[in-house]
Amino acid sequence: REIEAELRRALERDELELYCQPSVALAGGRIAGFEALTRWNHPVRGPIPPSLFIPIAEECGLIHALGQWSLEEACRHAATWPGSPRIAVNLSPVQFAGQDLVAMVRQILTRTGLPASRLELEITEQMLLDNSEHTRRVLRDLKALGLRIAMDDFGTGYSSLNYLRAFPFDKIKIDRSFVAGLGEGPGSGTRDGAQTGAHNAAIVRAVIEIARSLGMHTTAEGVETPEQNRALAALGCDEAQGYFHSRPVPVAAVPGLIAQWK
Ligand code: G
Ligand code: G
Ligand code: MN
Ligand code: NA
Repeated sequence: REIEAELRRALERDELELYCQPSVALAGGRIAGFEALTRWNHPVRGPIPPSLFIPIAEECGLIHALGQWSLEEACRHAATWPGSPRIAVNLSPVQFAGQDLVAMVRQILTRTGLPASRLELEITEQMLLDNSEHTRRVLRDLKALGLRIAMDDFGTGYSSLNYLRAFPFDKIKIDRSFVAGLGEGPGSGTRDGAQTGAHNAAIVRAVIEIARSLGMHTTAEGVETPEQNRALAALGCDEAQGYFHSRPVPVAAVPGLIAQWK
């Protein structure tokens, strides 16, 4: 396919760009880390969203090269950041099928000099769908390098609780669909909105409680309003990520963002 050939060329010509979005500690308001997000700005078609090109890369196997590129780029930059924030990088389930994911991560840490303790890898629930011994062994070997593993988009999969039992994640990222409407009182917004908000608050409270019992940290995604941020802090969520704090910024803008952070 044409788009596949173009993605291959984009990788070769270094046309992909890394963006980073801060994750903010709800106690204290400091930047705890950043999530790396790959962007493709096509010279003719304009911006192509990851929701389009990641599945294509997964189908044609380019995800291995793309994943290596984004991990190395993220670690290389993060190694230079003041204040030593963490960097979180998304992993595709397809990358687990390759033999040498652990070796690749180890080599990139060595090459870039980033301490493993500052790296977090995000995997989605579908990742563990097979719940195979292979997947769990790779996750264990990755953790043994000294990095952290986060479960992304928590709550949207078919078997979320099953996954928590299958592997000791360091962090749960609560999907943004559960953050919607948080902090909307009965008097504010629409009646439906307030109802969704009340239900979501009950779910988020329970997820945070489960995470705490299992010794896992929590990050809420898609935080867009001060009300949501306040409600999450009150519920004891550890970190918040979303437009309320900052949109994703080009990786070169991160040191400036850190310097001007209140
Ligand atoms: O900003 P946003 O639209 O960038 O990201 C959409 C989705 O694309 C997210 O679910 C994110 O996990 C995924 N994504 C972004 N960058 C990467 C990447 O480098 N590798 C993988 N596997 N997924 C990514
Ligand atoms: O890896 P993940 O699926 O969580 O990717 C994060 C996605 O969420 C990226 O596409 C990012 O641009 C997007 N995003 C980040 N903050 C917000 C937000 O506050 N609201 C919404 N709707 N999307 C966000
Ligand atoms: Mn993510
Ligand atoms: Na997510």
